[in-house]
Amino acid sequence: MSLRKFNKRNNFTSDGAGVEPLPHLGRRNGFTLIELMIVVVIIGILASMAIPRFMRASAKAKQTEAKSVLKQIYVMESAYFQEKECYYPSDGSSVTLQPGVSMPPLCVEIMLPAYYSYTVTGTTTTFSATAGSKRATGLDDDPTLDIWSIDQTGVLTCMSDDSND
Ligand SMILES: [Ca+2]
Repeated sequence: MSLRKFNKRNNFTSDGAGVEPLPHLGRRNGFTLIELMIVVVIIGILASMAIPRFMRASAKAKQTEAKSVLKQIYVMESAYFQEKECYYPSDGSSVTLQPGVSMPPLCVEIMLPAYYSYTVTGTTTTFSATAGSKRATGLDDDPTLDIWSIDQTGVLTCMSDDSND
């Protein structure tokens, strides 16, 4: 082996007087493109699982407005029937309740911003109140609407559920 090769192998300087520093062998800084792409894909998978759950929970929370207001309408209609022996409006017509406005004899409090519009149809012996989601897409961004109803029996019915799609 030549002196030059010996010096190089043992990291001596070419004249053999000193020792050259070893090349940097530690971990390199930063991430590779593959590592970054894996992280982005994992975040994407987690988001795709979490967002629909969040939308469902949000829709269910908004549905409590419809359920609460329809039950109030049922209580008011029952009281009206006790007093007048007919439901309101007794002529078979429909009345739309306005949010934030007290409309006698159904003084039902609909808080703003209301997610639903409420319609009450009544005869002397029956009434039906319907809550329909105001937006054309319902409570979220798909075409399914959210519609609830209640009648003189007090049974709350979900006619179209926007929280299960
Ligand atoms: Ca919808």
